[in-house]
Amino acid sequence: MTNANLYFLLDQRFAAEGARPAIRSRDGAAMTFHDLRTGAARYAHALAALGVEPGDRVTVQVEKSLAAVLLYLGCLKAGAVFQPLNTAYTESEVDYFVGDAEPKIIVCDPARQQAYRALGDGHKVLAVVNLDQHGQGSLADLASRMDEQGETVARGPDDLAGLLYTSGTTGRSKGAMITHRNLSSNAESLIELWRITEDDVLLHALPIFHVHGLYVALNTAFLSGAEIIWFDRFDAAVVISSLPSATLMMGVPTFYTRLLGTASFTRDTCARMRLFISGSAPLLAETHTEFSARTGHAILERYGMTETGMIASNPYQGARVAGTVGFALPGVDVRITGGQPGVLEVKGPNVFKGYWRMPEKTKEEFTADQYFITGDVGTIDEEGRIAIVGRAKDLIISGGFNVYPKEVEEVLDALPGILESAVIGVPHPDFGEGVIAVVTAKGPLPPEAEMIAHVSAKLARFKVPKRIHVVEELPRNAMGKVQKAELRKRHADAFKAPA
Ligand code: MCA
Ligand code: AMP
Repeated sequence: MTNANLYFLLDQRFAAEGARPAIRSRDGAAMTFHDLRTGAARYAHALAALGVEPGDRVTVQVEKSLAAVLLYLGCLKAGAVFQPLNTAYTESEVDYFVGDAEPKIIVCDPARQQAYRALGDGHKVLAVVNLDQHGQGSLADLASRMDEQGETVARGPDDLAGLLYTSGTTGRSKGAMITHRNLSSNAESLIELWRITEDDVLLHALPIFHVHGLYVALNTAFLSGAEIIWFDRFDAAVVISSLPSATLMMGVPTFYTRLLGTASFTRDTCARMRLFISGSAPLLAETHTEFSARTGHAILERYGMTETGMIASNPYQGARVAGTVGFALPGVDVRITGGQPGVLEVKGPNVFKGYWRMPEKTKEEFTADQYFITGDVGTIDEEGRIAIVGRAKDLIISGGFNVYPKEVEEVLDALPGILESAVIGVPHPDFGEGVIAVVTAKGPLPPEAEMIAHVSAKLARFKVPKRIHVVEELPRNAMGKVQKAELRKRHADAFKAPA
């Protein structure tokens, strides 16, 4: 039986590419494909030395660094389950993830080590080790003392490679169990669809704690032998200065609106570029149009989810239609039952194995014939072209990060003085949707800044309402349910600049 471990595939590519450059970072750090191989082996050995066994979870909340990439690869190679966390998550958010995932070790920033050690003790974590934003730290030290060769742990196609948390509309976050087959099938499809080859140079400015920057970008580049230009975060001016040497870029819509908002972004800077890809949130048709007028490039929009990886993509050749996400990926089946527009359902080798230790929740999110219910509302035309027109789930996507209103409302409702809150997303010029709260009072309310500070202490900054409006009453339907659509209409101009 062949080894279905995704790393087994990657390793063959790394061996074939050898001394070619694999990643170069803006600060001058660089790694060849050979370095990726030896680094992955060192990190895999380091994990084993810390007591991590195949199937064990490894919780990782670190800044973007080349060492963090080696840790990801080392986890795969060791057969462990990589559980990346947004660096914006607060200690109380992380406490929940660690309690739920029960990892053997936590890798965090040195600044958080002490707090997480206490947190880890409460959840029987064996060790808390660290990596800083430069890739230095106790884990890097340990890895540097390890052997640079080693076997890749054998994994079956349905064994877990990752555990990625996504919040639900009700209750706490759920861990999506991502398998080796999910990752390899998706990467192989995307490489073919987007024609990624070893001649490509991928501009990588996304975070690597979510599917987009981690799996879509890294796995396709690694598996095709493309080179990566590495940015620790997205800064439009910095990205533009490297654009002339890149051929390929993946980003959330905010990346593209920020590029368009920068005067030095011109057709000339894109002279070598082959393909711009957008996803994670809807790309406005006007952004698509303005981008092609400025650069001559039609952004290729695609659609995916943490639970499913990539589902659909506009074609490489043929019309990339603004406002649509193109066609289902080969081998992936997308359907709508019960009339258009309707909720999209998806089945294929990309679809996750279920929610971690939540068999009931998992069952609820699948149809009887095993299609995953996305919660996205769309249309599919006769040719199979898909357009997302809305969401059946109460979800806000701000700058590509998901915010579940319920979670924020619970924190606001705990404030003395607040009777009830409704958290909504309204058009935001930079983030696509911006989070605001509309609240009613039952007593004297603290000033807006204090209420915002209260939420910031509990939740990641991107979830925090940027404005809190106090109203007499929330609009309700006949059933007494708060009408969020009506609220979104009323507050649609919250982020509009005054004329
Ligand atoms: C930062 N802030 C935000 C966001 N990002 N607020 C709302 N939404 C955001 N996305 C806040 C900060 O806390 C700060 O607030 C202020 O905005 C400015 O922060 P700054 O650090 O300057 O922002 P930035 O570093 O420029 O970040 C913006 C960003 C970033 C580059 C757009 O959010 C980003 O990298 N987004 C990518 C998300 C992503 O990778 N999504 C993929 C999910 P304060 O001053 O109050 O502290 S995967 C997925 O969805 C599926 C699978 C798919 O299809 O891909
Ligand atoms: P996540 O839970 O972070 O994986 O976010 C997945 C969600 O992002 C999907 O269910 C969609 O609502 C949204 N999404 C991703 N790509 C697109 C896109 N191209 N257009 C509209 N929504 C998208």
